[in-house]
Amino acid sequence: MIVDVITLFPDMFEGPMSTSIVGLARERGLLEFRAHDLRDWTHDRHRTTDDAPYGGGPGMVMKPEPLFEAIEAVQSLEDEPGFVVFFTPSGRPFTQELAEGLSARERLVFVCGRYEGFDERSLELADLELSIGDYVLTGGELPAMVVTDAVARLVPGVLGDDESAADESFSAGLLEYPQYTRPADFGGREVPDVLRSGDHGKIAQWRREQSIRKTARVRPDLLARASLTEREREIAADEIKRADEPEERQASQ
Ligand code: JB8
Repeated sequence: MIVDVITLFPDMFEGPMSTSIVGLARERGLLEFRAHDLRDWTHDRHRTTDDAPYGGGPGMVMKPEPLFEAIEAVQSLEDEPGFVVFFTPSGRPFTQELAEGLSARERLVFVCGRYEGFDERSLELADLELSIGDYVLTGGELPAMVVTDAVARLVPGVLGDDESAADESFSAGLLEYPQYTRPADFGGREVPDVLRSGDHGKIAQWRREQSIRKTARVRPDLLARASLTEREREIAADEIKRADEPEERQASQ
């Protein structure tokens, strides 16, 4: 996979895109990642990329001309056209499902804004507008790195067998169960007995129940789309009921 990023701050990408799994994917030739400086496609003395908004109001807007030129130039670097993603707080919410879709593409072109955002006419060039969450950042660079990270790990061969993304779909729609490693007793905080029992059926059942309870507590919105048995629905309902009970009753149970 090839990822090209267009940004005013190409240096921001150096550490994160050269470290750990993403860095290794690049070294192995599974991921080609290039950051391009948008100012390379300005033509005035001050290399201007922003201007005041028509209609007035605070802040500045990304000028369209450098973006149009940059996207055309970056697209021309390969025969394969890149799927163009703009990062903006008003984009579609990024999900694991979108990460899977993007990971199936040969080539992505990410466009990062700064200031108050893009001139609406630049968005014509977008195949997709993405947001990584309901908060406002100072620019699209961190979102572009988040999405590159999420997509790169889904590219075949990037993760080792141990880290494999393959079994993530099994528990899809639920939060992870709690994990433990040695020591078995950490200053009196003990690993649950079931995990040391060697009974793999019991362990799988315990983990599944823990996942359901955790999801019911912190992300009850996810339960609507999770595939649960009738018994598992009762476990989720029990956990939601517990959260509504007074503290003293929870502590005594
Ligand atoms: C200017 O919060 B964000 C985000 C914020 C931005 C730009 C892009 C993305 C551009 N501010 O997702």
